[in-house]
Amino acid sequence: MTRQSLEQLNKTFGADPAVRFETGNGGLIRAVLSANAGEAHVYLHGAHVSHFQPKGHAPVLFMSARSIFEPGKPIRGGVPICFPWFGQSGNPMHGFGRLTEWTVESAGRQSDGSVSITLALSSNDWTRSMWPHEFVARFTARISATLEMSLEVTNRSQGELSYEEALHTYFVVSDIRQVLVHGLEGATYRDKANKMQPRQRDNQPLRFSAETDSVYPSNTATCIIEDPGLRRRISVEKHDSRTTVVWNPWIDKAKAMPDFGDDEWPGMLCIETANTAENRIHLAPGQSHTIRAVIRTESM
Ligand code: TA6
Repeated sequence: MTRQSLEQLNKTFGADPAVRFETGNGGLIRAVLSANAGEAHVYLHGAHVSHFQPKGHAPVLFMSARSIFEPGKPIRGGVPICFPWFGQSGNPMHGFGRLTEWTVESAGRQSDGSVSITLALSSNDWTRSMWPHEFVARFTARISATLEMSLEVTNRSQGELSYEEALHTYFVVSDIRQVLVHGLEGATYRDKANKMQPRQRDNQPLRFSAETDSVYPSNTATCIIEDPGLRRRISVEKHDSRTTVVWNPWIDKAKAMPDFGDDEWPGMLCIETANTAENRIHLAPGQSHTIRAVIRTESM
C-alpha cells in the first residue's frame, strides 16, 4: 500500500478549504474538516476521528493527554475502530484496524453543507498474517452540527466472512460521578468488570460509582448522556448495531494504562456502537454490511 503524502492529499482533496490535511500529533497526517456548523479531525492512522466540536459547543470527544500517536499503536481517545474483532477475541486487542494507516478515497463538502471523508483499508499481507481473509473496509465521517460515522465491510473472500466491530467512542463529560445515561433501563448485559457476570439493569438511568465495563448484547437503543456539569445532552443513535458497550476505567484501571492519565477517568465515558460475540456479522462472498453511529448534542 503506497502511503499518501500531505502534498498529494491537499492537491487531490484540498480544493475547498472545508478539507485540509496537516501534520498532527506524532507527525501523523490528519484531515481537518470544517463545516459551517462544526469541525472534526480525522487521522489517516486507524481512520481515527480524534476531535469533533459543534459550533458554539465544547468538544464532544475525549482525547487522553497521554495518548500515543505512532504507527502500530492505538490512539487513546476519539473513536478507535475495533475491527475485525473486539477485545481479546483475537490478537492484537480490538483487532488491527486502529493500528494501521487507511487510504483517503474521497473528502469534501456535501450539498447539504456537511463535510465528509471516506477512508479505506483493504486486506494485505500484513492483515492476512493475522486474519487470512479478503475484505475491503470503508469508514466515512460526516460532520455538521452532528457527527455521523459509518463502517462498511465487504467480503472479498470466496467463503463466509465473520467479524466483530466497534466504533469505540470516547466522550468528554464534566464528571462521570454526576452523569446519567438514559436508554439502557431494564436491559440485560454482561459485566466485564466482574467476570462477565450476566446482569440486568433496573429501570433507572445508569449512574457511575465504580469501574464500569458493560456489554449489552442485542440492544439497538439510542443512549443519551445527560451531563449537568456541561449542561448538555449527547445522544448516541445507532443503525445496524446490536451491541452497546459502556466503559469507564475508574481509578485503578486508569493507573494501569500508561497512555491514560491517572486523573483523567472522571472526564470521560465510552458509549460504543458495536456488533460483538453473538451479534458478530456474517457475510457471504461479495456481501457488505454497514454499521452507523450518529452523535448529536443539545444544551440542557
Ligand atoms: O470497550 C471497553 C474495553 O473492552 C475495556 O475492557 C478496555 O480494555 C477498553 O476496551 C480499552 O481497550 P484498549 O485496548 O484500547 O486499552
